[in-house]
Amino acid sequence: MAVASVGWDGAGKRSADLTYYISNAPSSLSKADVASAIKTALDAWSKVASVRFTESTIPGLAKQLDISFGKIDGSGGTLAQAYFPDDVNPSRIAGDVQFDSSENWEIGNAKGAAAFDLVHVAVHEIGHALGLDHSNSGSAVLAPTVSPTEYFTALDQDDVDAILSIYAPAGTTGGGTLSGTPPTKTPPVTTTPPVVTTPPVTKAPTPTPPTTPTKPMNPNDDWSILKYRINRFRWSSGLSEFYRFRRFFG
Ligand SMILES: [Ca+2]
Ligand SMILES: [Ca+2]
Ligand SMILES: [Zn+2]
Repeated sequence: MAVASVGWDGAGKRSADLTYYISNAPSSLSKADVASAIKTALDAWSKVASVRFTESTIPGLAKQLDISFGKIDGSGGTLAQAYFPDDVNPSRIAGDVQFDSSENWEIGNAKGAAAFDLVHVAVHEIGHALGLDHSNSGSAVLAPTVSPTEYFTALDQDDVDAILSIYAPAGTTGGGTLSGTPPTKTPPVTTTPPVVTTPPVTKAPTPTPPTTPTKPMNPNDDWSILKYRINRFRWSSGLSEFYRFRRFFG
C-alpha cells in the first residue's frame, strides 16, 4: 500500500463528503451501464472508509470527481488516469477520472481479453482520486498493472489498509469535522453589518504544506496524473517483460 495525498479530509483520519459527475459513456457501454459501474466502484470504497459520494448534475464543482471518457492515446498504453485530491492538485482537476474511450470496455469479463472491466479500472482510479498511490502488492486493485481478463470482485486487504490509513472507517467520522459540508436545513444567516469591535477570530493553525517536492504538470510524466497503464503486447510476452513493465511504471 502507498498513499500520495492526505485525502479530502485533510490531515488525520476523518470523513469526506464528495460529489461525482459522469459526463458521457464509451461506444461499447450505455450510459446506464456506466452509471451502474461507477456506483459499484464508489460503493466499494464507501463500504470501507468514511467517504460518501452524491451524484451531481453539474460538471466542474469543487470536491467532485468529474468522470469522463475521451481519447487519451488510442488502444493500448494508457487505460485511464486520475488526479489526486486537492492537497496535491488544483481544485479544478482534483479527483477527476478519465477513461480512454479508445479501449474496449465491458462490465465483468464476458468478453475476456477483448475488453476491460470498467468496474475494476474505476475502483483503481477512484482509489487514486481518493489519494492512494500504486501498491507493490500484486493482488491489490491498486497494483500498477491489469490484464483485460481481470474483473472486480472485492477490494484486497492491501487496498483496505491503504484507504484506512488516510480516512476514518465507514460509519465513523474519526472525531473530526466533516470535510465538505453536507446540505443543511438551517436558514441562511441574515447578513448584518460587520461589528468592527469584534476581536479577530482565532484562526486554525495553518496546515503544514506537504514535504513532497512539487510535481510537474507534464501530462506525459506527471506524478499527480497517475496513469494506469497497460500494454497488451508486453503483458502477453512473458514474465520478464511483466517485471520490466512493472519496474518501469510501478
Ligand atoms: Ca489507451
Ligand atoms: Ca475482460
Ligand atoms: Zn493507477
